Amino acid sequence: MTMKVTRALAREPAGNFASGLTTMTFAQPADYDLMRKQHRAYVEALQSLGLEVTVMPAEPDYPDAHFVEDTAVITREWAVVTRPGAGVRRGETDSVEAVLARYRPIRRIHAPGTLDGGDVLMVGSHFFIGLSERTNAGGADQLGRILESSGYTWSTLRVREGLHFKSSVNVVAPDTLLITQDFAAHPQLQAFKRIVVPPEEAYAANTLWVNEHLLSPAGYPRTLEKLAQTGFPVVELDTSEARKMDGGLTCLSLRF
Ligand code: CIR
Repeated sequence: MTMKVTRALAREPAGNFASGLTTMTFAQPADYDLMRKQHRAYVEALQSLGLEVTVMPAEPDYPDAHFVEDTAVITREWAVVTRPGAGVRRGETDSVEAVLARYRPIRRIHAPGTLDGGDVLMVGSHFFIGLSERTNAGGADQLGRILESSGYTWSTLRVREGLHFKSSVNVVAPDTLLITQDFAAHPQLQAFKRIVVPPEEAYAANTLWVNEHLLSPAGYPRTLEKLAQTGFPVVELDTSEARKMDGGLTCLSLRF
């Protein structure tokens, strides 16, 4: 079961977005004009799937702030504002909370808990929460208790590769995960159908299933071929500049 979503929240990339956090090195530094163009195409893709997209203004004080997914976890009942694991990203949540408060009652993750939305994957009524460099056990536990109070189940998994859990695992069809080899044999994930991305295309695991379509990063032909088995149309989007900053298609919006 998945929610048909009607809204998304995104944020304009800031002119200094290339000074955000990253583990990557590229010959060509991240390019603002290209990032804006790719971001616009992303917003238009969501709009073409029927979503009303609120695009918040850039926040140059927080060059990673367009990766809004990390700042909240939204269920039917709540908007849980996170406490991002990277200290330099914590100030991103205020403006997100102000928007989300229009749509959901707000709950918050409190110190010393840390949690990034990129570590939280909803599959049916279960939430997998990745314990990563950004999300700690305290943050996961706080989120888990909020989820339990609304009847959801949850569990944690250790993230050893990639920045976030959703860098490696995403839902692409009912009970179907697009998954990297690192997670394919994980005991908690065996109940699902798993489409394994080839190692050289690991980045493409960050594919977004939204309203019976898949948004997938352009340039990953083997993954594209495998996604045909879901039966959903795939929209390929160029993510070259977000990728340079460790970001992908799920990171760039909150859908609800
Ligand atoms: C960061 O390191 O926090 C950003 N440069 C990238 C965040 C990507 N977010 C995500 O995968 N949910």
